[in-house]
Amino acid sequence: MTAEPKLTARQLPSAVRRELDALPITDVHTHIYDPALGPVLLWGLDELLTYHYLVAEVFRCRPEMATGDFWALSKTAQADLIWDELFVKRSPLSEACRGVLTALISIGLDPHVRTLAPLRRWFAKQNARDYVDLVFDKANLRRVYMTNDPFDPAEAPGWAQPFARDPRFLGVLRLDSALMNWPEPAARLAGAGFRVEEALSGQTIAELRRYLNVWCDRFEARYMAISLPPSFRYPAVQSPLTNLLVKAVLPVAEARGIPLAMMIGVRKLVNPALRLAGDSLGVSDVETVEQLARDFPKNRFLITMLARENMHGLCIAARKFANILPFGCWWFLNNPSLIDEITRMRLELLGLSFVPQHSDARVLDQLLYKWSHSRAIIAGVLSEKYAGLLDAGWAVTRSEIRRDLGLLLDVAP
Ligand code: HDL
Ligand code: ZN
Repeated sequence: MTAEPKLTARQLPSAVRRELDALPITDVHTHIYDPALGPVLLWGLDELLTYHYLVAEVFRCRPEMATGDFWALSKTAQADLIWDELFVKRSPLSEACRGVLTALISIGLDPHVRTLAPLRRWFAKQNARDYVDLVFDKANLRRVYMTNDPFDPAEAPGWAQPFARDPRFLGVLRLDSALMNWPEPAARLAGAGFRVEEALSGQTIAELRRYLNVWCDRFEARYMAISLPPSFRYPAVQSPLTNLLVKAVLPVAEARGIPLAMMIGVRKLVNPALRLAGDSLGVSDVETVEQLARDFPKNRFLITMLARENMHGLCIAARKFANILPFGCWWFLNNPSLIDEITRMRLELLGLSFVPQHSDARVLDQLLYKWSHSRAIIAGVLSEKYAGLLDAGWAVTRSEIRRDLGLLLDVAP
């Protein structure tokens, strides 16, 4: 035990919050991009306000509005409409709305405006690279993991020429465009020079493995990731997706010593008219995750699931298999009430062996609110858990709390 003073129960809440605020965070899943990749990095007021979470919410205020009429508006006009409906005509009580306020206020802007012109004037003076520095500093981030897809038309041009990587942006090979809805990707892969066939032949598997290695090398990928429907199962001999994961992805991930992130539970485009805002969720099969972890003990699995109902089972699966690492309160779970519930459950069942949060930010500015909101909740839950240790007669020091927080939120999985 160290000679460092022990914290009292009264000191705990402020000590935990101060240590968490001071911790430079590793954000293990985002849609934020190295500024060298160009306009695929979204930032600024109109991107912040037209985030698909807010698009879904503005349609609830204007059920009579034809979706096509909204999409026909310019992004500026969409942002004006969202601001008027969600921030002027109503109090911005939803988490996505509150986030916009936190982001604007954290960079010194006053959101008490009826029109966006004054705010737009400030953003017009910014540039992407300096704004990245400002946001990373304010949000106190060490590094973020990107979501890199060679077939994303918005991102691909940025990789055409070599560029000096910003060490704060780590590569991730996203697999959806190469694996989902097989054989639909076969033509796309063939067009990119990978001699795959529609049949999952030996050649197809070999060429898909080559695709994975070529792009993991190019992205310097720290893991590979895929989002999966609630219906995803393993074993599933008849499923092309399961076969491609098992025969191509997992062997390459193991050989490269990198994890596979499976983000399970998305039901794509249940309302196609909402576009990115049109996805929903479903309850997924935790046994599938357990069976993959059991059958592939040399692979590491980063797992996040979209249904609240799956959170407890995922904790138990992680207790059974050390190669499962639960991460984040993803998407529809990224709300204060659920972050509190899930983080409490995970601490009680997994101790410090999980990653409490990722931002999933799509717009650079969102890092400002997604992390400040989550730090507050995670600090509150942790303070209670440390208080429980004091009640049990254990002593806690500030440096032990700092160590624990680093294990939770500053690790490269
Ligand atoms: O598949 C994913 O990575 C999801 O996070 C989707 O991008 C989703 O649209 C999203 O932005 N969730 O927050
Ligand atoms: Zn995401």
